[in-house]
Amino acid sequence: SNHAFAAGPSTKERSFIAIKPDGVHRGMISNIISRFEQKGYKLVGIKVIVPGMDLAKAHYAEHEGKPFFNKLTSFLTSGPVVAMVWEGKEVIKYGRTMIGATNPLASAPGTIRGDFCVDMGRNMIHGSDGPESAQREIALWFQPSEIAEYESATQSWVYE
Ligand code: IDP
Repeated sequence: SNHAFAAGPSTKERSFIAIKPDGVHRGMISNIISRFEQKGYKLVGIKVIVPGMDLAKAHYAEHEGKPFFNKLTSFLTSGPVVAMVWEGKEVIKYGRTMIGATNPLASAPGTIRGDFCVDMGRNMIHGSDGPESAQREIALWFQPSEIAEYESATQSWVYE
């Protein structure tokens, strides 16, 4: 478990995961949370928020100037969004695997987008695409005091 020699992926890795307004309106909050929880990941931050335009634009800053940018940011600000921070081994990369491809029609069945979504602009969920964006997005959406630091009682049953 926490031996100095057992270097490798950190069980403390964090990803920013957000259920977008379509997911909230379609009643998918519990389904999506269940998937991450059942995998063995740990929820350390969660809130329901209707983001303002500044937050939406900052969140999707990498897409500024693209043809879908205005639609995308307007949709996000229509809210509500369930903003979350999930923690666990390779949660960034595996979270993306659970979410599926950006285009839901290219997402495998079994993924969130593959199971529930059709259109790209209604793909229900966001997940950080790398360590830098995870760090940036968590800082953008959460105060440090809104993140809970705790050891899960199931830690040793999820990790060897
Ligand atoms: P991701 O959410 O899978 O990481 P990104 O490329 O970061 O995908 O795009 C952010 C969001 O913008 C997507 O989830 C999708 O809702 C929307 N989007 C991306 N590309 C297009 C497009 O070509 N047309 C319409 N919407 C798009």
